[in-house]
Amino acid sequence: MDDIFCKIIRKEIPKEFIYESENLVAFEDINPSADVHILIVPKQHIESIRDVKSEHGQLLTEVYQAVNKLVTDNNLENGLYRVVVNGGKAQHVPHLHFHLLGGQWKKMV
Ligand code: DGP
Repeated sequence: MDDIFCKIIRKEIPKEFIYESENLVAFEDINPSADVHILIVPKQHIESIRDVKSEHGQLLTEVYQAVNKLVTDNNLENGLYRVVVNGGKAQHVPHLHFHLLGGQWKKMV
């Protein structure tokens, strides 16, 4: 696939990963909408929520475990965070991704 996140995952575009596992990467959003703005992206190309199948259950559990780790690592346990799920042709990047937004919000994602 040719979307920007697939290129980042394949390391065709250099990017420092905050977190990487067999199935996920996480990195800072290029255009932050909050004090903490991290993207958690499955390596598997799933275009959007509409393409999620029951076989992705373990992957989605891993996503939320990674979110939990990043919440702890960024001292967000006080609850000042939100997770926004995006992906799809009508959005900017057609590759399922999870925005972790913490602290003060500057704008909508
Ligand atoms: P959306 O599909 O609306 O969730 O927007 C995509 C998000 O991905 C947006 O917050 C900006 C971010 N983004 C797009 N391209 C890059 C990139 O090359 N590097 C990084 N770090 N973030 C990107």
